[in-house]
Amino acid sequence: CLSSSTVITEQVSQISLQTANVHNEDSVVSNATSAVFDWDTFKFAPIRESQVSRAMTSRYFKDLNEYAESDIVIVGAGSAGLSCAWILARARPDLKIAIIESNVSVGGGCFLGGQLFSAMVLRKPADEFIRELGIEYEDEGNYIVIKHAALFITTLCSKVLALPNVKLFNATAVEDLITRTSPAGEVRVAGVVTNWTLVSMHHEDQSCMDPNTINAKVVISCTGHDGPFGAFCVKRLVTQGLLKRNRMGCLDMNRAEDSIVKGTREVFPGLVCAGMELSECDSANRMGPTFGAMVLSGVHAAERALEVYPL
Ligand code: AHZ
Repeated sequence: CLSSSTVITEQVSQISLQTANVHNEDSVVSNATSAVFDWDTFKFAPIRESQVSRAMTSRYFKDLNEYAESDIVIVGAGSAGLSCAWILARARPDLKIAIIESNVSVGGGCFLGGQLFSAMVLRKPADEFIRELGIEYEDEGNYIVIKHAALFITTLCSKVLALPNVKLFNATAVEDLITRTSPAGEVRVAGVVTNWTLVSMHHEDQSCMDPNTINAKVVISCTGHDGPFGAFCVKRLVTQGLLKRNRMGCLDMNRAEDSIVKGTREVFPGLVCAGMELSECDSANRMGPTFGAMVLSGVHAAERALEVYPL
């Protein structure tokens, strides 16, 4: 009778044997799996637990300190927010861009193509953006199909995170907006108020847990259509009587995608709005599971943000 550890050890040594065979047979694969370990003498380099803690916390708090004054804050790391970040951060490597995402993971509605399906549809001309990212797709004429939505969003996210002027603060919710009022009475969005999402979710049952703040010259809101967290910045301005809310219209793919991309703009001084959040102030139709408009609304938002970025 084999103990479970013997079974696992056997399975692992079979895998390492396969890796070793692959290493000998195929130089391309061997480059990808360059390390072939001797499992008998295998040992990690030593570490003290506090080194791990300090490696994480020192960097996190250095980033918080640095990005407390950001040039641009993008709220929401869904398909629109990350597409915007990809264009913006490369166009202006001199700008510090903070992305605030309330969820632990990025992607918003873009880890699946629609319902619980995997493939993701983008109507042309969004195919240009996908080619730039180097993601394979099937060309179906007027539209393209990527085999899994997660392939798109993880590729995009990894490219964005590799840029030196971008910091993603995930598991962090935007709870409010910072505004400034000029002597002439003009109100302008001047940053965001944040909290760790787990804290934001417990304001009802814990005593006051004050938030943190990030000042920014432009805020780009991409928080999706209405929902528990969605359409956040638009709804906040509406509750203050600063913006008129027009709820999202019913689904019409052809009308919806064009109107979201064309309507992408600074909806309020200092606040550019992109993706499905826009439908909550323009009453644009819902588009359902087709993502070309999210990508190109992100591209358009990057352009609009730079237009209104104070010199
Ligand atoms: O977690 C949210 C998601 O990742 C995040 N978010 C929302 N409120 C936030 C807040 N602070 C920080 N207060 C917040 N983050 O914003 C992200 C929004 O992503 P999304 O995928 O929901 O929106 P999108 O506009 O990028 O893409 C919409 C995708 C849809 S919905 C739809 C339909 O319902 O018909 N069709 C498409 C293509």
